[in-house]
Amino acid sequence: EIDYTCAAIDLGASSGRVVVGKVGDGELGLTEVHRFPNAPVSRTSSLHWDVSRLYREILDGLRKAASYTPSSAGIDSWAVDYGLLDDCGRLLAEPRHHRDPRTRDSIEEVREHVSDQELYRVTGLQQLPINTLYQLVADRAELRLDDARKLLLIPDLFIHWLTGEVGAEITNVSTTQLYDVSTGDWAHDLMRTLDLPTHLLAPLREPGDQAGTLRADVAERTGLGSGFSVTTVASHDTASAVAAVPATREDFAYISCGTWSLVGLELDSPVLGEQSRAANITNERGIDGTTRYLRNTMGLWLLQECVRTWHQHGWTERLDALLDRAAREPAFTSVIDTDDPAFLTPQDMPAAIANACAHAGEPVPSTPAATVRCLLESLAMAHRRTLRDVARLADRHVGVVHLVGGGSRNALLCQLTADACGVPVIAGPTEATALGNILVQARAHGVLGERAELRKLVAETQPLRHFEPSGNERAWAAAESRLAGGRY
Ligand code: LFR
Repeated sequence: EIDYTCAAIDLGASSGRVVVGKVGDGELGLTEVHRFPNAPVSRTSSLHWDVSRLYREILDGLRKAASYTPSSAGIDSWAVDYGLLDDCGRLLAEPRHHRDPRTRDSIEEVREHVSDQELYRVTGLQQLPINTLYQLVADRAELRLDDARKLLLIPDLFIHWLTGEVGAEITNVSTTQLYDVSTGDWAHDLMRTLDLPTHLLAPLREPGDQAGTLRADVAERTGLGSGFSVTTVASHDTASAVAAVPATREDFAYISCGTWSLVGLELDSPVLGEQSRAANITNERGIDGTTRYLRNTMGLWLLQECVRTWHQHGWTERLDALLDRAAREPAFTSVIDTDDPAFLTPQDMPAAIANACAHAGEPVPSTPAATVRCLLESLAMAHRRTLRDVARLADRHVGVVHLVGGGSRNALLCQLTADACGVPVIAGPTEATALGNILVQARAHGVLGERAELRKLVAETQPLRHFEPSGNERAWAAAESRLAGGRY
């Protein structure tokens, strides 16, 4: 009889939650005990995370979880962002948000010292201005590294506050572009070439390692007691989500769809060739040394930001009503490249979309429903193109797409994705990330075995929805050709 209870702290770019997970024989349950909003904090000309508030929420959540008598806790969050500590272990400044504009010139600056080819050969990473490497280069230029002694990625920062331990979890480290995919260690040489201080780097930990036990004051404040252990999970939220993809066959692809849409495959080893680099596909680490071969594409951020702007203008319609109307809008009226950097941090997303349509010679949507239709169809198009790229470059056949995360609740996006990709989409679970966090903790404590066993348990216990492709390939191909000449 197996029976394991743990707490999972899962921080997303727009909300965080603490859930209690229960793993038993053929059982995987999740109870949300605490949920709180998260949002970028805007200062005069910079964008930050309010990590002190998030930490208070984590402690509150753990206190609520304590009544379920969990055996351990684990923490995951979005990737690439970090806190810098001084030599007394104090946080030097409020961590920056990856959408902070200071990285504007970083890609060019790095290019002056390291070619794109060399950078990809070492790190295997998609070139995105949000990557830790580019953020650090900007920090150095603004003299923010001078007093820094340690760099801790967001989950590692909270683990440090909870336990006093210092470490760097490897799935998240693999997103920094400071990690050498071939040696499996920090890319020391690359950092030296770029004159970045390697003393900032913390020792690596693997999912499943014990991270430490709670500091006395935390143990008391949360009621979890001294000796309570924090377990290292796949602390990059996408790595946790992929661990919980309910795949029951080998030829699956996944889309982890939330603020971002991460579209890719799980492979045994990285793909580092020139074509892969040119297609801007990333090789991140998954659990068990696997490679998450994927592309970061823009996700529901576009929809979230549209809704935020419309709310500011006094619009009150419920999102599900809007999605229903979008589903009845005519198809393929306007299709845009959602990965255009113009969508990274615009002030007014509907205006940015209108602008992109005008620029591309597509009709400009004149209502919220038409705008939503345009952005969801365009996201599905990005899913299609990315899926084809990763399958081609990894030489793999894809028979099914698992769409997990918040996006799996959006039936219109799921159906459009099935249509665009021409393969069945299995949607769910919505809370894949928290489930992956729980499963890795349970496994670390001897409750579960192989990766396939984790996935089977998710498939057997979580509600999933199936979407069959409608077979309108010609219409998608025609719409795709309108995008030709874009970034793809
Ligand atoms: C998803 C995610 C992506 C990462 C982006 C920024 O939540 O972690 O994988 O590229 O957020 O950290």
